[in-house]
Amino acid sequence: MLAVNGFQVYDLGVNVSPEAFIAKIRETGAQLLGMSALLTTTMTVQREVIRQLEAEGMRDHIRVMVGGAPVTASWADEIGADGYAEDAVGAVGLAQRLMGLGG
Ligand code: B12
Repeated sequence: MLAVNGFQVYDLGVNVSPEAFIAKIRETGAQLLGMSALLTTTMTVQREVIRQLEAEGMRDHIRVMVGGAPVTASWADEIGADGYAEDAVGAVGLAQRLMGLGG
């Protein structure tokens, strides 16, 4: 959905470590990070990735959006993400807003 709406998407697959997210952002210069979690036990890693972005001094240069079955808008707020959407259509609108593209 993001790709057909003009975003260049790098899909890192599943079981992605915080270090792998950081390395890919450095490699590509990505402006937007999307993280999905299927389980409450893995959604905590979203918080850890945001912490590591802060520790690396990268947080001001990238917008972060989160989603997935157990993820909520309040979780996104709690961990300091920039946004949450509940489905793929919402994710595109959110991505456009975060990038200042309207939509
Ligand atoms: C299919 C499924 C499985 C399959 C997964 C197959 C696979 N290879 O992917 C199998 C059978 C393997 C499985 C196993 C398990 N599952 Co399961 N599973 C599901 C189920 C029915 C559907 C998940 C799915 O793929 N949905 C379709 C996708 C497209 O939806 P989605 O991920 O939610 O994504 C949408 C939105 O969330 C959003 N979105 C997603 N990511 C992002 C990211 C961003 C940035 C944004 C903006 C939006 C966004 O957009 C998407 C499109 O609308 C859900 C229940 C449900 N209805 O969600 C349970 C569910 C996720 N499973 C659950 C559980 C507990 C398990 C197991 C732990 C069970 C067990 N005891 O073994 C294991 C864990 C396996 C593992 N290691 O991950 C629980 C999780 C509960 C929790 N709070 O953590 C759920 C919610 C079921 C339940 N109600 O209990 N599962």
